[in-house]
Amino acid sequence: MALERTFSIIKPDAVRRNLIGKIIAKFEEAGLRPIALKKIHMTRAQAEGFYAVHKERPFFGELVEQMIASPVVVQVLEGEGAILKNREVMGATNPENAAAGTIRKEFALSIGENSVHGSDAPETAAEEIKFFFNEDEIVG
Ligand code: DAT
Ligand code: MG
Repeated sequence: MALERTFSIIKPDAVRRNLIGKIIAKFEEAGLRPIALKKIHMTRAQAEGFYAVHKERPFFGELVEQMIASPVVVQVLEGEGAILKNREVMGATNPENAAAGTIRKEFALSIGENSVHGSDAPETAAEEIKFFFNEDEIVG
């Protein structure tokens, strides 16, 4: 397996409930090291641009409102097979379908307020990292 980088967001619902530390602990326990990390309050333009792939979906408006409601933590995670590993640690999009021990099973409130975002493929990981981080903010 190759050393990879992936992009992660700890979403507003989780930050509001003081779950930053517990969620990062799950990543670190799985061998995913935060190599860049910052707390931001996303603008509407950022949220719409970041989730542009979903703009025709019926939940797009609600998704954007949730993402800009309060601050988030954006991270670059590095590790062996990090992209797939992160998706495993996150669990299924709908927390009702998420496996025991996953972040979404333990912390998500609903399919929309599901506590974390994670890149789904190498191409999206590279794009999403660039969307939020400059190269000099990433400390491997
Ligand atoms: P994931 O975040 O697991 O990659 P996705 O890319 O399909 O899931 O969707 C992005 C986000 O949009 C998801 O985390 C929460 C929201 N979402 C997806 N499907 C939804 C639905 N049916 N109703 C409400 N929100 C939804
Ligand atoms: Mg997705």
